[in-house]
Amino acid sequence: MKFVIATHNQGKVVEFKRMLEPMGIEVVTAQLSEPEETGKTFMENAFIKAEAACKETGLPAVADDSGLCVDYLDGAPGIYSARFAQPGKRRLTVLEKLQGVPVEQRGAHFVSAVCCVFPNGDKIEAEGKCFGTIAFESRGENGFGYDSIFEQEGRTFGEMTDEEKDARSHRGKAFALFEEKLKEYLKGGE
Ligand code: ITT
Repeated sequence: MKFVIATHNQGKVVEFKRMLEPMGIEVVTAQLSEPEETGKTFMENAFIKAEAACKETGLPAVADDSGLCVDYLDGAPGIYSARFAQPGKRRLTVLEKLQGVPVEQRGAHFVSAVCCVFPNGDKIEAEGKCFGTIAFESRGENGFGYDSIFEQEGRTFGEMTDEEKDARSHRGKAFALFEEKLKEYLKGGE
């Protein structure tokens, strides 16, 4: 089974491969256009990206739309996580907006909405969330995006190994559910 991964984010490419290859899926990348993410939800945007990639390549396509929702910021940046501030300034912007905010009010969660679109129009959707807090400063070099400011039990995702992050992350949970749904889907087609 060959799937194209519909993302332009290198951090996601690494994680998609880590999660899809053990399912026996051959993962390919392609030069894809970047459709406008006009959806109002994570899943709508994941579908837009997966559908566009499936049409462009003729292969089943998997996309994820994800983001960080900060309680103190009423759920922002949420679906706007990639467009929330200038590249390179996003983590700092979150930290600045939470300056002086005590730990009890620093709750946050990540969401990952995974959508796979098949050439016949079928789709599989799976969503995962993980809860934690926004750290007081950026810590750790692993991962990407907001990993170094998202903390669980005293450590940021940036300070965790790949295995530790995947075991608890929004994307790890979404892909675990995706795997179950894919197995069901493939059984149905036998
Ligand atoms: P694609 O749409 O091409 O996949 P993108 O980076 O634009 O890439 P999104 O629109 O889904 O992806 O934006 C999600 C943003 O949320 C992403 O840029 C990261 O900054 C952040 N994010 C998502 N998952 C994350 C994770 O596991 N760790 C840290 N930050 C994450």
